[in-house]
Formats: sequence, C-alpha cells, structure tokens
Amino acid sequence: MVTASDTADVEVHYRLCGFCDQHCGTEVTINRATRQVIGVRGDKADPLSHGYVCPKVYALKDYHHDPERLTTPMIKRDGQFEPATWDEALDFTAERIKDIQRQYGNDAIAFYFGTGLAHVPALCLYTPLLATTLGTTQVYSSSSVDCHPHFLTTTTMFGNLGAVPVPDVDNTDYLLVIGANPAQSNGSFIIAPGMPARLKAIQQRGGKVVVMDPRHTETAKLADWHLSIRPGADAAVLFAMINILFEEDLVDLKHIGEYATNLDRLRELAQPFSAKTASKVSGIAVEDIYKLTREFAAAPRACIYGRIGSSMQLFGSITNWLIVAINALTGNLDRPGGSMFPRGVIDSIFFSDRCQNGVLPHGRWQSRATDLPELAGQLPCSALLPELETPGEGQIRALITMAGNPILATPNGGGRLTRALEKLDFVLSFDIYINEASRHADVILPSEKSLSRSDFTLFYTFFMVRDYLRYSPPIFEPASDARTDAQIISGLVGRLLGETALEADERALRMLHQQLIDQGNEVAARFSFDQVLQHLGAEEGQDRMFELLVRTGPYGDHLGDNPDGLTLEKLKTMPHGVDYGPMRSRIQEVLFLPGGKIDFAPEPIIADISRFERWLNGSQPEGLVLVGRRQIRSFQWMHRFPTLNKGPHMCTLLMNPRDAEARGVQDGQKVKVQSRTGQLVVEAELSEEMREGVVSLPHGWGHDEPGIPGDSVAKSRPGVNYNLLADETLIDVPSCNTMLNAIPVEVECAS
Ligand SMILES: Nc1nc2c(c(=O)[nH]1)N[C@H]1C(S)=C(S)[C@@H](COP(=O)(O)OP(=O)(O)OC[C@H]3O[C@@H](n4cnc5c(=O)[nH]c(N)nc54)[C@H](O)[C@@H]3O)O[C@H]1N2
Ligand SMILES: Nc1nc2c(c(=O)[nH]1)N[C@H]1C(S)=C(S)[C@@H](COP(=O)(O)OP(=O)(O)OC[C@H]3O[C@@H](n4cnc5c(=O)[nH]c(N)nc54)[C@H](O)[C@@H]3O)O[C@H]1N2
Ligand code: SF4
Ligand SMILES: [Mo]
Repeated sequence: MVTASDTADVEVHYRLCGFCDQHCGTEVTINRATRQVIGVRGDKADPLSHGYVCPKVYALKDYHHDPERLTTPMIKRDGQFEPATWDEALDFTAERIKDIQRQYGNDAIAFYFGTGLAHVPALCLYTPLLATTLGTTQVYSSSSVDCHPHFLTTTTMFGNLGAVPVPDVDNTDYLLVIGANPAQSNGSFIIAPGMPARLKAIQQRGGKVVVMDPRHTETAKLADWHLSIRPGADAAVLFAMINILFEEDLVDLKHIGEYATNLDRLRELAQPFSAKTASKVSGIAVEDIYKLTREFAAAPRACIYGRIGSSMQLFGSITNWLIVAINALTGNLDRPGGSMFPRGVIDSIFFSDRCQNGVLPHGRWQSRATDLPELAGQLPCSALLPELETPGEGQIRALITMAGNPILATPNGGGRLTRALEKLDFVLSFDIYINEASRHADVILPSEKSLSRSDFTLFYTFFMVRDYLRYSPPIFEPASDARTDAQIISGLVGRLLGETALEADERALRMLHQQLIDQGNEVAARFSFDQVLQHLGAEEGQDRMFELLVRTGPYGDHLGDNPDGLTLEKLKTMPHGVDYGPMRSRIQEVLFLPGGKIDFAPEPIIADISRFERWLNGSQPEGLVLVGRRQIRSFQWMHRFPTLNKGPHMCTLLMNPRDAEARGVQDGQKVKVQSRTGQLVVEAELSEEMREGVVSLPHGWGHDEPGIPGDSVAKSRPGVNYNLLADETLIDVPSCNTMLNAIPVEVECAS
C-alpha cells in the first residue's frame, strides 16, 4: 500500500465502510490530484471493528471509479435512457406524480424501498418527508421478505417494534445460532464487526457456540456443535425446549419476572410438543434436544440468536417468539451476556413504531386485493404483485423504488413481477445503476458519489453491541453537476407541494424533531422548533439532521443544557468514532404494552399454532426444498465489481450427493430447478454440507435481463434469479413475511 509520504498528493482518510450494516472503520488512501482511490484497509483504532474488514471493502475502488455508475439523472425517451438536467428530471417527475394522483388518487402510487436506503444517510433521513408527501398506503420494503417475523414478535411481546433483542456476543458463554451464517453475512440485527473472532473468543473463555441450520455452514464449521435441522421445524424444537425447562424446573426469569404476563399460557401452549415430536419432525435426536436445553439453562450467560433462517421461513413468527421466550425463561433477556436492548448514542428513528393507547401498529388496514395486514405502516411484499395485477379502483399505476431491487429480492421477481412493472404508467427509481428493477423506470435519480458525501452510523444504532457513533467527512469535492439525496428529495417534494427545496428541507427537519418528541425524547420536547433551528447549523442537508440526533441523544449536549455532552463538532474531531461502552440492562425503557408488560403468549402469533400443528402432522413431502445462502464476496448489486465476482462461480445449487445420485446428477452438471412459479437452469455443486432433502441457492443473481446497458462483469457472469422460484402465496401467516426459504422444488438434469 502506498503511504502518505510517497507523494505529496497522496492522503489517508478514515471512513466508514457503507457496504453493509456493520459499518467497519476503514483507512482509505487516495490521490488528491488524480481523484483516484489507491487502496483501503481496516482502521485498527476503530473501537467497534478493531481493524476488521471483509473482502467486499476492496471493491471500493471498483465502485468509486465504475464508469457505469450513473452521475446524472436519466429520463427514458422512446425506450432509451438519456441523461437529463436535474431541473428537467425533477420537473418531469413531479408532473407525472401529480397527474397520476389527480387521475387515480394517492394510493395509485406504490413506494418500495430496499436495504440500500439504510446505507445512505440522506435517503433514511428524507424518506419520511417523501413518503408523507406522497400520502400513499401502498408502501412496501425488503423488510417484509426479511424481518417482519422479528418485528411482529417485538410488537406483540413488548409493544415496541424496534426493541429487537441483540445477542451480547462479547460477553456470552453460550451462543445458539438459529438460521444465520455470520461467518459469511457478517451478521444482521447485530452490529459486531468481525463475527468469526468474536465467536472464537466465546470458545476461548470456555464457552460454546452451537449452530442449528440445514446446512453445515461456514459458521457451523467454527462452532462446537452443529444440529442439522429440517427447514421450518425450529419451532417444534423450541417448544420442546420450553417444555423441558418447565419440567426440569429450570425456569428463572430473574428481573424480567416482574413484567411477565401469560407465562402459564406459554407453558400450556408448549405442552403438546414433546422432544419426541420435535425430533420426528426436525431430525434432531431426542437426547440432543435435552442436552441442548440443559446446557443452555446451565450456562452462566447464554443467548439464542436467530436471523434469516429463523424469520424467512414457514413459521417465522412462532420461531422468533419462542427464541425471545427461551432467552427470557432462562434469565438471559436484558442481561449482560444474554440478549439485550442497545440504547445507542442517538435515538433510533427507524422502526420506532409502538403500541399507542393499547393499539398495536399492526393490522390497522389491509391490502386491497389480498386482505393482508400492514405492519408499521407497510404492506407485505407478498401483497405487491396482486395489487399490481388486480384491476379495479385503487390499482397501482406507478411505482417508486428507492435503493432497492424488488426484481431480484422479492417473490416472482423476474417472472410475473417483471411483467407487471412493464405495464405501469410511471416508474421512478432512486438508484445509481440501471439494473433489473430500474430498467423499468421512466426516470432514475442517482445519489451523488458516496466518497463525496459525509457518512455516519445512523440506521442501525439500535443493533450495535456497544454505544458507538462515528462520523466521516466527505473525501472528494462533489462533481459540479451532482446533487445530494437531500437536495434531490427536497427538490421533488418542493415541486409537489409548491414550495422551495429549502422550505422542504426545513419541513424534513421539523418532521424529525416531531418524531423525536413523539418517541418521548425529553430534550426535543423542551425546545420549540424555532429554538431548535437557532441551535443548529444554518446549512440545510443531512448533517443538520444528524446534528439534531446527536445533540438530543442520551450522550448529547442537549442543545446547550448539558455543555459537556456530545455535539457534531466534537464528533468530527474523533475520526475513529466514539464508544460509550457495552449494552446495559434497560428493560423498563423498552416496554410499551399497557401496564408495561411482556406478553409471553401474544395473540396474533399464537393464532398460527394450528397451522403449525397441521404442518407437523401432515405427511412429509418426498421432494426437495430450496433455501438460500449468503456469501461473503456477494451482494446482489455488487456482482458488477471485478474484485468480487471472480474465481469459481458463486451461484451454484448446493446439493447433498445422495439427493444428486437419486436424480442422476453429477457434480458440476447443469440442472433444471422447478417450483410452482418458475424454473431455472443452474450448475449443481455436490456437498455433504447439505442436509438430505434440502438444496441451497444464493439469491440476488440473474443479471442477464434485457435493457441493461454496459458490459459489467455481472453481465458476463449473470447467475440465475432465485426469486423466479419464489411464490408470493407462501407466507409466514401472522407477519405475512414471504417465505423465500423452504420452497418445494424438483431438480433434474438439464438436457
Ligand atoms: N431468495 C431470497 N431473496 C431475498 C433474500 C434471501 O435470503 N433469499 N434476502 C432478502 C433480504 S434479507 C433483503 S434485505 C433483500 C434486499 O433487497 P433490496 O434491498 O431490494 O435489494 P438490494 O440489491 O440490496 O438493493 C440495493 C439497491 O440500492 C442501489 N444503491 C446502492 N448504492 C446506492 C446509493 O448510494 N444510492 C441509491 N439511490 N441507490 C443505491 C443498488 O444499485 C441496488 O439497486 O433481498 C431479499 N431477498
Ligand atoms: N456478503 C453478504 N453479506 C450480507 C448480505 C449479502 O447479501 N451478502 N445480506 C445482508 C442482509 S440484507 C441480511 S438480512 C443478512 C442475513 O444474514 P444471515 O441470516 O446470517 O444470512 P444467510 O446466509 O441468509 O443465513 C440464513 C441461514 O438460514 C438457514 N436456514 C434456511 N431455512 C432455515 C430453517 O427453516 N431453519 C433454520 N434453522 N435455518 C434455516 C440457511 O441454510 C442459512 O444458513 O446478511 C447481510 N449480510
Ligand atoms: S463487513 Fe465488509 S462490507 Fe460490511 S462494513 Fe465491514 S468491511 Fe464493509
Ligand atoms: Mo436483509
């Protein structure tokens, strides 16, 4: 790596990596004169990531210099994208939106946002402004193919959607990982960069790591014990564990006890599910279920961590409810080394929906065509396709995608969903590429380059294992014709509301202030909005919004009332971030059900037990089921970067050799995979890692769709779109999360 002394133009900058939720600290070396990124590596002084980075970080160079990355707005004319000026694009977009609203009403415009949003601060901070202005109930996001079972659990058990318990991985003695592979994904719903080292540390202090997964994953390889489970059967094992805990008098809720309601009901509900029943359906031996339960209860500090395989599955809500319940029953909820509720250095403004006056933010309205309930103001992705296809009043006429790619991420993507988008009157994409989703757009509005904007930890503060915050200033001057996302959204909203972009920007800040007040932030409540304005920097944009969050946060200067507290100016002098220590117990702050209770038998979830019983008692299908897997060098929009998409193709169907033999499939052979909704052809990779009866394919591939210009490596190594096989009718019923795992498929040699 070049060092700063090599040439006068070379500089080293400290910067967050924004590619995934982990926000690792990095050291970026650039050449100022040529505006080139020279190299990147981990920032050892970062108190959360300690120098850890994963291979994706090395794509920063490809990313920053990618010639196919959009830098100006694009308008489609006669089927071809052409660059446009910002005024042209925003005027045109505002007119189209107003036209459609006038003609068909606000609900004719659907809004889908993806995970990309969480990594671009201005998109997070200004999306509420845009969404409120649009006034549509047709709001969708990747949340409902990902985390709605977690959120329904927190909503119904705590009355607080954002209160997702986070495993205190740095202090636990026993970690049971259910359906997650942090050795490749780096973890999700937990911000603790460098998970392999953190898992190893558990073992080094005498603890144990156990993985329950149908695949012998990279995490399972690091673990002490792997329990290979049949997809969907987790709930049976967890119910059985609860039975054993009660039977053997191992229940001890510790300080959580005083908040518990419906414990007896939980005990009763679990009773029919013996270890024997669980063993039969899950494939995990009766002795192992007993051993696991006893070890878990006996460990000084233990926790269960469940992620995609626990939520994006047949019984995601039941599974997540039981995970929280077991953590609590063994005295490990809200306790160091157990499963805890991060406070964060700023108030979390996302997923902040709570129970109000006894009303849960769930099921307050339903989708028009399918009657599926909203959660936290969003309809499930499973409802999107029927809403697009079903004629009649309220049919969707336009779609706005923001930093998301529903074609690769949601059910029937590449199939019926693609055809439905082709029929829309108007599509707007906030994206930086022309890709499988944005190719349908009439207008694309790209963000400015990430190294030309400030960056900070924002979206995921409530998943961090430490109270940590970091700010990174921009490295490069923005291009003269670039606009920030704050300016783009304010510019659009200003046009829709007949006000200036500056007025719209101030409106966004006012909304944030009100949101903090509504959430019970006492500092925000002490100041009028005019006073807030006087205290903050005059310059509009994302930093001013962030400053409000920092200064009203628990460690903030409280707009002057706590002079020694944190301000944005102080934070800017700490290039490696600030760390206020590990998670602390704070249960009473997160409970919002009437009476401040924890409901151990939440009605919307227990209503699904009868469906679970039917599945349990039904005959087990002979065929195969398909599940997904993450890979450390793969992210669906990053397959275009040569640094990552090289070597053996990552998009293969992993298959147990005995399943392959039964179908005459050889290693490396092309196979046809068929589900109810679609079929695709992909290379088979035989591996004992897979449980018999289960095949695994990564999602996010399928880059060979027409209409995408350029010649990125993704086009030459496209892979296949998993979600062609995914069925919008297969859902976890309580949360309506689409079940993109455990899809029944048939596999045969492709002729
Ligand atoms: N079969 C299957 N399907 C799945 C999953 C699975 O496990 N299996 N996982 C699901 C999960 S958990 C998730 S979260 C979803 C993810 O689904 P999405 O969030 O819908 O998909 P992404 O590709 O992550 O979308 C990110 C988009 O943001 C764009 N982007 C990147 N940087 C910027 C920027 O600076 N500004 C703007 N405006 N845009 C930017 C990218 O080009 C890309 O189009 O996929 C889901 N789909
Ligand atoms: N490199 C990379 N990192 C990522 C992403 C990425 O695309 N690439 N995506 C990010 C996002 S958006 C998310 S949400 C996270 C997800 O992070 P993880 O959940 O850690 O990632 P997955 O690899 O999807 O792991 C899911 C596991 O569940 C297992 N599984 C499937 N069905 C079942 C079941 O019924 N029961 C059990 N017990 N297990 C089951 C699968 O075999 C798989 O090993 O990763 C994030 N990190
Ligand atoms: S885990 Fe990798 S992609 Fe995620 S923030 Fe860290 S370096 Fe970036
Ligand atoms: Mo996700």
